Amino acid sequence: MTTGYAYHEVFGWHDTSSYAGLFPADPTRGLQPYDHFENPETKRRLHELVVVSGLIDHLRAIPTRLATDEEILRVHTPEHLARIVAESELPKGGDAGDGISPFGHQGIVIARRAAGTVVACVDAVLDGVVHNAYALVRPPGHHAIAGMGMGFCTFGNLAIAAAHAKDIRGVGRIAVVDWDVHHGNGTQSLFYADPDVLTISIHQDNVFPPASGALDERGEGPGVGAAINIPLPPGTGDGGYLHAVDEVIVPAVRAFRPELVLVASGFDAGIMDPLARQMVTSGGFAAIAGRILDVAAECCDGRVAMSHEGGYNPIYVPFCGLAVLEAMAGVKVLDDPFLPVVAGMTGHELKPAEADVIAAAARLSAPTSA
Ligand code: 3YP
Ligand code: ZN
Repeated sequence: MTTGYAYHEVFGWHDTSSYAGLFPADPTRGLQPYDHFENPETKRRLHELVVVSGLIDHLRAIPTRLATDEEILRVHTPEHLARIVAESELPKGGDAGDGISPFGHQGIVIARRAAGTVVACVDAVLDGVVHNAYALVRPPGHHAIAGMGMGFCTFGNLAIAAAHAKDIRGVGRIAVVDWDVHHGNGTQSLFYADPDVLTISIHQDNVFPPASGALDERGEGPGVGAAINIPLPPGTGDGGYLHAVDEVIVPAVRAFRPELVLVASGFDAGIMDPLARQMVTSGGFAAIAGRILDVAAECCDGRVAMSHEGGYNPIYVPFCGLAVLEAMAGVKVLDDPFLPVVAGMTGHELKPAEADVIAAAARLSAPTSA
């Protein structure tokens, strides 16, 4: 098994500036300057763990690259791209759209590299250079919609790669699995009417965006049934997540018979994450990834490309990311020192409220017998 891995130091230079987490610092509101939640630490430390653990020796480096205007415009409006270009010229940069998604001066070259790197990973998988690939990029992408960025995202990195796979590489059916704890609203919206791109988002119910990602969001027009949402209650752990993967995600992917599987890989469903209230461990993430790699092996020779999204605990995200990369590469290089502490906690068992949502999602997404 050859696993591709793409990282570039400039991803650590994506500058979300001095912030009080979600807001510009503001002494009149009691907001002391600190970091933006989406700062370089989690991703840079994941990369450093990949190197220090020795896992890097089992991975094949995929060169990063910039996305072209043409690639970005497959999913975004010319107005959105023009605004990112224009605000990149400002001495302090700008914001991708919603006021919580800042970028620095000339930040567009980093956002272009994030999107282009996911495209490069998809190409490497489709060309058979690697079996599967992981793009460790910033800024993230799964919230960005056609006309604006939002939720820390500038461009829809994975959506751009999916559009490339369809339009340039002639891939017929693509399944996108989004395990970031927030709803993958951007990717979903960009393919909402497309029956050939199945988007599945498993997330904590009603966290971000507000009122987005309910069970009844199932696609529109010819795309009805090609969007699946699994909005889990807060407090869901490894057991609930794996039940959802086994009862909803794997059967839906299997029935769809994708030629390529893409994953929006956030680690903010992690048990120590500050922005959500789920309790997935590194072992849980490895098991989820393993199930998805297995169904991709059944459907499409294991062709999987993953793009990094959220995850905000700088100490724990690296162990979750490493566990997923180990699952992809089929090697084990390091034990998560935290796993014995967090895996034994109450809450990993499947709870009734979780089972109810999962049963409803399974019912709504069940392949018709036609
Ligand atoms: C955006 C504002 C509050 C939560 C935040 C979510 C960003 C993220 O990790 N999306 O996947
Ligand atoms: Zn997230």
